[in-house]
Amino acid sequence: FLLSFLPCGEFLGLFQEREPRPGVDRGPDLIRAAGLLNRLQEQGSEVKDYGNLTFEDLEEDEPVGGVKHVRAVGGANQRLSEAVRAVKRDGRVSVMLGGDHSLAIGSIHGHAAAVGPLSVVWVDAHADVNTALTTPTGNLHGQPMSFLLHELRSKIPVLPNFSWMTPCVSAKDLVYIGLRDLDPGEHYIVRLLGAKVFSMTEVDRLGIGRVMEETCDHLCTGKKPVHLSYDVDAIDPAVTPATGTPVPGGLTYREGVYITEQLCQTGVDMVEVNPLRGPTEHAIQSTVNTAVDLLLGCFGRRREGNHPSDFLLPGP
Ligand code: 4U7
Ligand code: MN
Ligand code: MN
Ligand code: MN
Repeated sequence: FLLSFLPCGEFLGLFQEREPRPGVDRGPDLIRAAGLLNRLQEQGSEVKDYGNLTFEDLEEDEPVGGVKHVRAVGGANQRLSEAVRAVKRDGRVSVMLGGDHSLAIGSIHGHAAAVGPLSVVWVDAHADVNTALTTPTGNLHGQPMSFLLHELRSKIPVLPNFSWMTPCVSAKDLVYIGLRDLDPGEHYIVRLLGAKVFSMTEVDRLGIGRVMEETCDHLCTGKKPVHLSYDVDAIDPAVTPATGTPVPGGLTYREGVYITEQLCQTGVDMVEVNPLRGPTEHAIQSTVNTAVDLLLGCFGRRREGNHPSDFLLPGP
């Protein structure tokens, strides 16, 4: 299904500074430097860059029950949620560039606060649905979906700087694509709640065409606006190596782009681009260029080519 073509795409960049692996805050500026804004404009989107959100450094942010950077991430997401709401008030589609995937909390919360219940397509090697009590690492970028799901509400402990946050997504409106590295607790949760899962096994079995057909069928029944949360580690590390948690056996570049071609004009997160994790300059460029191509696909770029609706064929 295609959402109605809005004349305006939109672009919201931001920093995330407190990741266990530094460098992921540099993703947005690299994606800009690769020409994202110009290229979106060239393909007909009216783009406004809302700039980077900068988050203050917290002196005291001791782990809470093993979960790291709770106050910083909670506060940052509250600001992000408000920023996304402002973007929606301007009548725009919101694009959030990460940063790490914990920022999906504020991005999806703000989107839902503006337009009501959402469906979410989560493209990732990981399910990011650990709760603060199941997390094996204490990293919040492995937990965002657990905060967002209504069904997990009673399983989430009270955390400092998270009291603003209430769940806004139902498991029946969640589709995962590209999964291949789930912790046992996550696998249990995903099965218990009955979220739709197209792991790499289903991508292999059905092909990406069928996967997207079934994704659209599944979401069309709910008729809710779509939010696409795209972790670049969904794509194979041969293509997007500059990311914090690469997992072999991922989506091809073509499968990754195909997903965006089928889901255009939705709210988008593009996260986990981390130049400091790229072994070479080429690895970083490949990751950044792929993120740009995915975003162009989200806003109408087709591999067969495009032309403006008012194109005039010149005569001699
Ligand atoms: B990403 C992990 F334990 N599941 O919770 C965790 F394997 O946003 C990884 O998808 C999370 O990149 C990966 O820390 C988070 C781990
Ligand atoms: Mn993720
Ligand atoms: Mn991931
Ligand atoms: Mn990661």
